[in-house]
Amino acid sequence: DLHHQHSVGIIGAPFSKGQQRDGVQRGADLIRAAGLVQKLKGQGCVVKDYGNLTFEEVPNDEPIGRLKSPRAVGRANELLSGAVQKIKSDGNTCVMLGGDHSLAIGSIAGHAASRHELSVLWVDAHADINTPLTTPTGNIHGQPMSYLIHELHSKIPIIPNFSWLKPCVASKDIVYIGLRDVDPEEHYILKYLGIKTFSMTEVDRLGIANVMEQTCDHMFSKVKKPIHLSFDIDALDPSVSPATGTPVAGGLTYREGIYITEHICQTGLLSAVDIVEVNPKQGKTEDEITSTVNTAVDLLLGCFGRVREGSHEPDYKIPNP
Ligand code: HAR
Ligand code: MN
Ligand code: MN
Ligand code: MN
Repeated sequence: DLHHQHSVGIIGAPFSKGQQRDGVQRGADLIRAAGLVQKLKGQGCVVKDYGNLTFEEVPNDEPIGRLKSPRAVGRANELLSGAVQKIKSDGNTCVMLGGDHSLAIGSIAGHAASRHELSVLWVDAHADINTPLTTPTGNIHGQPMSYLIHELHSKIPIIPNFSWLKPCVASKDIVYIGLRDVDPEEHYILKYLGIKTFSMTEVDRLGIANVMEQTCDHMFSKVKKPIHLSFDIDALDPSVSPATGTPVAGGLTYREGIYITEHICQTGLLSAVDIVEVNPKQGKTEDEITSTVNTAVDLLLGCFGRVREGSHEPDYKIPNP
């Protein structure tokens, strides 16, 4: 809430090689340009912007089987993982601005290295749990979860520039919200591992308040682990956030998205957030880009204390005339 001061560390990851559409590498700077830092400070946060990572060109990055740009994705995530560890050791809640969703590999691995055990809340139209052998597209942004889950370790081949990565999340500590475009192989994996999922059907049936109650019940069933919120902007309906690479009809409303962030903030356990897949080149008009970027900012403000009922300083007094 507003009266507990959030320390926020922001890292930008202008990386796009987990998928094939140009533009998503500009998401971080657009979210900053929309006033993220000033707005967070305006609601009482202490903010440190760690700037953008620099990703060097990786030569001879030929596909391996179906996997596209494996060496670049491995290298980028190794760098990101180190940056997230540093931001966490400085005592911040880490905000990772993407970039595409392959960056969750480094963000979650770096977070886990500093905090041992995490809960992961994955808000997305997609499950992003294909393995390198099940992927229909070869795009690593459709696979990050499979690299991170202990129970899938034996299903992941050795990939160059990924040797730094050790699986760090247990299936039981994962919750998905917003699913509506899941490949058959991914559906099998989700069922096989018994992962808790709230597809759009469950959001429709239960309502977002009930979904968040059950999400927290699941995540806090034993000990209260720090939460990693990985928010793909395509979880929201394309009418709200059209400027994204793989929009899917029938998504979360703006209000449902904000409700998720408000509820997670209230737990007091939010330890890292990713906002990914904002792609200005996928917006057809300036308004489509603005609405997508502003929504990303509003989700982050919700993560760090903004509440729609309004708020005030604890010692506020009505001025006397
Ligand atoms: N499931 C498909 C694949 O593996 C599509 C993934 C699509 N994109 C995302 N991920 N934006 O959330 O390639
Ligand atoms: Mn995703
Ligand atoms: Mn997605
Ligand atoms: Mn709760």
